[in-house]
Amino acid sequence: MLSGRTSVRTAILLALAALLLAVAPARAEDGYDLWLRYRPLEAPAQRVYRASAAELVAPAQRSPTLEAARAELERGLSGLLDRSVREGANVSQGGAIVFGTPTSSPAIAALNLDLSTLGNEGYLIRSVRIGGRRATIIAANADIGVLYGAFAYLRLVQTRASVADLDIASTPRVQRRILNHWDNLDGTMERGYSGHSIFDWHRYPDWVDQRITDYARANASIGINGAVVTNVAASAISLTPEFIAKAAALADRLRPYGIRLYLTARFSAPLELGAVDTADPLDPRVRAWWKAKADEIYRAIPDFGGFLVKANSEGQPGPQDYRRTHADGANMMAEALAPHGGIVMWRAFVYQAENRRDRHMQAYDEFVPLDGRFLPNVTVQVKNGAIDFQPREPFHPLFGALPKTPTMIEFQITKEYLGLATNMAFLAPMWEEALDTDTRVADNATVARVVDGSVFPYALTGMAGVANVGTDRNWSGSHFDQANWYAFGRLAWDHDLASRAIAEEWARMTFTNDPAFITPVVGMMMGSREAVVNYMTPLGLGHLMATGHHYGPGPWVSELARPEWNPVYYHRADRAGIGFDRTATGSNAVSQYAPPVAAEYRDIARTPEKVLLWFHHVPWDRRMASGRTLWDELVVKYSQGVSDVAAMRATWTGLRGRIDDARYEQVATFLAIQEREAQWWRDACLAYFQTFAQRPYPDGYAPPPHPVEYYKAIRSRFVPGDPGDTAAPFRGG
Ligand code: BDP
Repeated sequence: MLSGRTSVRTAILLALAALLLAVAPARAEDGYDLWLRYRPLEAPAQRVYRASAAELVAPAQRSPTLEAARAELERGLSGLLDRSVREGANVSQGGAIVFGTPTSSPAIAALNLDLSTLGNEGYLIRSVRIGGRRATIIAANADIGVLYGAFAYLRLVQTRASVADLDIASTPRVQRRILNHWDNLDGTMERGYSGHSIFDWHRYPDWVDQRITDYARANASIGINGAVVTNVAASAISLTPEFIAKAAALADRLRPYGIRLYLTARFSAPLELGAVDTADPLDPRVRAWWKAKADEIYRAIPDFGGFLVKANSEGQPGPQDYRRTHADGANMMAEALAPHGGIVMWRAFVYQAENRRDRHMQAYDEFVPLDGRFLPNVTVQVKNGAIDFQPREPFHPLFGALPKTPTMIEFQITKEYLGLATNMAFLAPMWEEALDTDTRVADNATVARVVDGSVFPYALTGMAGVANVGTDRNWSGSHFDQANWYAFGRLAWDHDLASRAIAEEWARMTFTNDPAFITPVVGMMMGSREAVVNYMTPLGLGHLMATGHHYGPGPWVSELARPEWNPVYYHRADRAGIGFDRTATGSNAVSQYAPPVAAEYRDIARTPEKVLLWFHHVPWDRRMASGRTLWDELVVKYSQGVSDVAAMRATWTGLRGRIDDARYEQVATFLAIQEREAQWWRDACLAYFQTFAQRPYPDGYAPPPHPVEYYKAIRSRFVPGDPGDTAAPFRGG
């Protein structure tokens, strides 16, 4: 028994300890660690995972990439297992993680593994026995595969998957998995909603921030292997010796993580930098300039990836300024890069004001005649839809139409048209929808299989995502927008992954493995993009956003200089109905699709309702599948979008206390913003469309509280990512 005094002292100490525990904040969760948080596993799981990862057996030979793998495994396992992990040269006792390539690790070499199907980037994770002891091997042909395998192993632990009997072989489905940063050299971002650019050109090459290493780790963890670090609306300055030296310092930092640096190339650079009096791609002096420039870049960055080019699009210079074709322009650069192994990603995002053809058709018009005319190290980079990253678009008709030209797909991770960072929209279902669509140009010719080279034998394959990464502490402007960065990488690695599985993986790593949290949150994420479609652009509407910044509704906008910058160009609402007739009685854009697809989109009865108004001008009273008229259906859809967000909010409110307060609170606040904005979208669009439809609201659906003039008068200023607020040249619709 304790003496009276001792027990008092003990009681005081215990009380103090309890107090300390109560006030000691849980480790701050500000989102910086992304999905690589490595917080300790719950006690029962500790035992299981500790037993299989007691020791790390590192390769005998070291390299920066293997060192990154070792450091990540150590960081991850010691965090998750809540203790330091022994490092040894041999498998001694307990379970060991043995990682490396046959060349770098004698232990891996001794196993005589068949790694022949893994290529340069794939990995193998397998449970084995070495000298009678349990071990898990992470093996690959090249160091980068080992790093990818290390992240994959950590993901298993982070998501509490079994690590008992592993046999996983994984290789990426496309070669180039690239983030496109629309970042300007002055630190601003075109369409960025997460602060400023993470690339700090002013301090390069001398100082490269730790954030760049963490950025590289995050990318490597999802298999991204390239970054275009400058805006597609390019500045020639990035090609000056001064900036090449800066880019080289950045490339050095990315290299251990398998990330190649790419730059955007301004077509008029030779002219602007004062070297030649033209940028004509067929002029020998211009060609010599690009060759010398490529040589100069490769002297500084030996693994430089190549150029991404936006030419003759939205005011950017290009070969057509000299009456040359996109192929002439792309090939000139490709020729300069080819000796060094570099590539050109030539964007197909082209449309012209002078061209009266439906904007939907212009890229196809330009590029199909050039098929077969590009050099082998050129790929044409095509947005998922034919217009511009709308909440829902049918797939771009160029997919499947370029049998001889490698065709990359470009997605937009940053949410320019989906409510910026304060609206929740998990985009993987949208990308999956595009990737899984059958182009019908051959058997089983989904967009994904076109892109990965299964339909036509493309020697060059890739996926690009317009990044949503910035200097915000949480990187992406909101906690849930991190999921879009994550999902892009995972889908680029394997387009067969289901978006629901990706959501679940991400949520487990980012928040908690608590099923009472995961199930509702994954449900919420999976429905979130459809909610945005409903409150912004239901039934195949598109491009109704306000001018310039694209924040909030602007369906009435009609006065911009170029017709196709105006929302009225897209919805074409009038007294008779609404929608863009892209059949033979209209622009006939449907004819650009393969015959079976064209037949479906041409026929109003066969066109899926979710893209109905994209292809047809539909009378207000037409009966929809629900039995309602089109007008009533429109009201119902817009209202549905608002109630979907209300339901998301309610779900989230029910999760209070299941995760840290800081992240909980921000998400709760953003959902409140989203609900308000959803209501704004619904009311503004319906008030406006009602001026044409002139029909009553269906029973139970309230009319907007204000007349359309009220919504038209709303001006949103200094919205982030508005090129109109910066020096960037594009000031269009
Ligand atoms: C549009 C953006 C514009 C981009 C353009 C592009 O509004 O800022 O420069 O895409 O992809 O959606 O080039």
